[in-house]
Amino acid sequence: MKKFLFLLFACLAVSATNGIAKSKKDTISVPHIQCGMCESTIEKALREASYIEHAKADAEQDVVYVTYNESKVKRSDVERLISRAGYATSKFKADPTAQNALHACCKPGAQEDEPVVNKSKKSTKK
Ligand SMILES: [Cu+2]
Repeated sequence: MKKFLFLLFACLAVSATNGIAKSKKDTISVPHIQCGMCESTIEKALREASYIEHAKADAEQDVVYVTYNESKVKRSDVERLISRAGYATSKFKADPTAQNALHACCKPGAQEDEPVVNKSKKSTKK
């Protein structure tokens, strides 16, 4: 019985320690997500990192929804991963080598309905 209590206590202690790892949900704007391949390229690059808990790219919204361990990394580290995968964020340019290696349809401007520059940030007021 004592052993059982000890194990129970040990389990509680471990889960309390894990609780310190803060999960941060964030939405990162990535203007050049053009198709499902772009989505999976970005998601794969992010999921390879141990501190990324969840990654979902959305080509419709041009954003990446990400959950990461805030005690290990900052948002800019996550953006750097996206840049290394060949996609620009608001903070980082796309890594040119990675961008070149993307499938032709995934390169910026490859799809006509997609603006090369994200114009949504520019003011539309008169
Ligand atoms: Cu693509």
